[in-house]
Amino acid sequence: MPANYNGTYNMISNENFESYMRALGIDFATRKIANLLKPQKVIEQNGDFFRMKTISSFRNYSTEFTVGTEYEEETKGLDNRKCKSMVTWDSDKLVCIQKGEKKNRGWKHWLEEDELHLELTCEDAVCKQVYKRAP
Ligand code: 1AG
Repeated sequence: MPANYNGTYNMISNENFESYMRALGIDFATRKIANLLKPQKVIEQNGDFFRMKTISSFRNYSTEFTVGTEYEEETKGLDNRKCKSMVTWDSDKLVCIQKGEKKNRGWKHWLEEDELHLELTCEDAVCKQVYKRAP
């Protein structure tokens, strides 16, 4: 049985998001706005199938995947690139590798009690975000 990520989570911390966005080539003005956001993650999971929504007052981002199956990801509204993305289980962690123009791009999600953790990587930049399960 895979871990259960179903739920709604609110951001409580966000470290190094600015450098992650810089690595993705996001322009200055967009970075300034994006850095102030406290997004919400809405995760719908059915076994190995995931729908993940990141919701904010500025932009939303939505992606769907099946663990173990490579898919075409278009990071619409973010850096607008195409990646060949693949998510796998590392015990209860979700590990995504986003192959494309940017080296060393990907993310990891894991749960710690009522917190959802996310590490976003691009090139040398690592952003660490924590979300807390919505009451
Ligand atoms: C992700 O998480 C990232 C989801 O795949 C979005 C989070 C951060 C934004 C990423 C790059 C910055 C690019 C542009 C900044 C502009 C707007 C920021 C909007 C932020 C809210 C959408 C992994 C997984 C789901 O949770 O894919």
